[in-house]
Amino acid sequence: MKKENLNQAYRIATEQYAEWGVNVEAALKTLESIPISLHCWQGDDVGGFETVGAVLSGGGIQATGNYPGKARTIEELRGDLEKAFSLIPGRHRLNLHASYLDNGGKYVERDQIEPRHFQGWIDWAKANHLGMDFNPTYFSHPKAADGFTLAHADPAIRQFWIEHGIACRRIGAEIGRQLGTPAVNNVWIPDGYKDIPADRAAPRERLVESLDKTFAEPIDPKFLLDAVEAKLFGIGAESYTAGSAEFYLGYAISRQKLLTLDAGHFHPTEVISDKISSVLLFCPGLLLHVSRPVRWDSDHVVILDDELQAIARELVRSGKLDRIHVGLDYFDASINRVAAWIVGARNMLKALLVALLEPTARLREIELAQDFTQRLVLLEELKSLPWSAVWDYYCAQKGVPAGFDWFDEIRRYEQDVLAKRSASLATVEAGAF
Ligand code: RNT
Ligand code: ZN
Repeated sequence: MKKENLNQAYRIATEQYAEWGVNVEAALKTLESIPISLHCWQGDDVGGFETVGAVLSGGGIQATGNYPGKARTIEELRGDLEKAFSLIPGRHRLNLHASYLDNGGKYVERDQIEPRHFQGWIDWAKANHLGMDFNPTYFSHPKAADGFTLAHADPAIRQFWIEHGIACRRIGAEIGRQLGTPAVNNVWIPDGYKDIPADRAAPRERLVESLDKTFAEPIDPKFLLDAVEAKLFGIGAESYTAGSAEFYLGYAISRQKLLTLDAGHFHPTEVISDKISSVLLFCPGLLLHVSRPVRWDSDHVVILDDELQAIARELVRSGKLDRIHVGLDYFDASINRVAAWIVGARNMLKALLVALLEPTARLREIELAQDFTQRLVLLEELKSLPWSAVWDYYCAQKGVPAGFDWFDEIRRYEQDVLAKRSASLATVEAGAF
């Protein structure tokens, strides 16, 4: 679009929103202040860099698809991330898993990892003006192969994973210290049973104990924030998951940890948008894993659908954005992985923008007056206000292509960079773990 048209469309949109009492400039200021934590694992199908040429077996998580061009090295992943960040307006964050360490080509066991294995990432994040978040990796490892980690019946295996968790908190704190913004360290474990258990209580009792040991060392929240993520089921853990929703809600409230809500971790018709306002009443903070479940926890790329908009509205309406951390969590290996990052992140931002442009106070008044007809009509009317003109303007202001234009850059990147990556160096066969 021509610059003058873009500016004119923005001016008209601003006037239209003003009629509803909405200040567009203020909305853009807030949008600018909300970082999206981009998940490293979309770039290489959750492979990581612990070993060259193979991923440790041991299950827990799985990407499907075999689109060419997957990042095979830390350098390639960083290049892909730089491309993605350059096409997402605003300043954001990188969400890194412990398995993406730089071990210099020599395997380092997970209970032995140290901040120095992540110094390269910290330096890179600093150079790219990114904050960082972190995750212990409790999957794709022989000691996770039984389907249990922190809740394992064997104390030695539990201890191994507790030490991994402790190491990760120290790494997260060092990341937060160096970058000047706390790293959210998110604990998710795959622990569960494929079939009906005889004892549902014992693994949960063990899990509480393991988590308490993991979190025993006090760490300044200026550097690190602990989060725990529940799940309904997983591949191979269809009947029972130790870290269920009730388990972690109770844990997070009683220990004052952040609760992670992953959009794909509940019953298929259950939505996380309705949970946000409750969780914020009782937990010190909230981490979102914005994802798109299709019939199950399929981790499809986030699209601008009703639930994404409902999530964004709840975040904005809460007035507690300072306690909310927005991360993405999906991994589609069947399409261009860099495009997958960009489209999901841009959709998240678009949803937030639409929410920020809502005349919330007016809607609340109407609701309190019990004028439910007007509430419905107005909510529908708002859907066709010209938020896209505001979005285009915001992108231009941030030096990022507005509409479909970013896709040309992706095509070029695919030809110049991704297509030249041979499959032979791939770290993992998609779907093999
Ligand atoms: C798995 C959880 C978890 C992972 C990442 C890779 O079901 O959603 O957040 O996706 O840790
Ligand atoms: Zn998740």
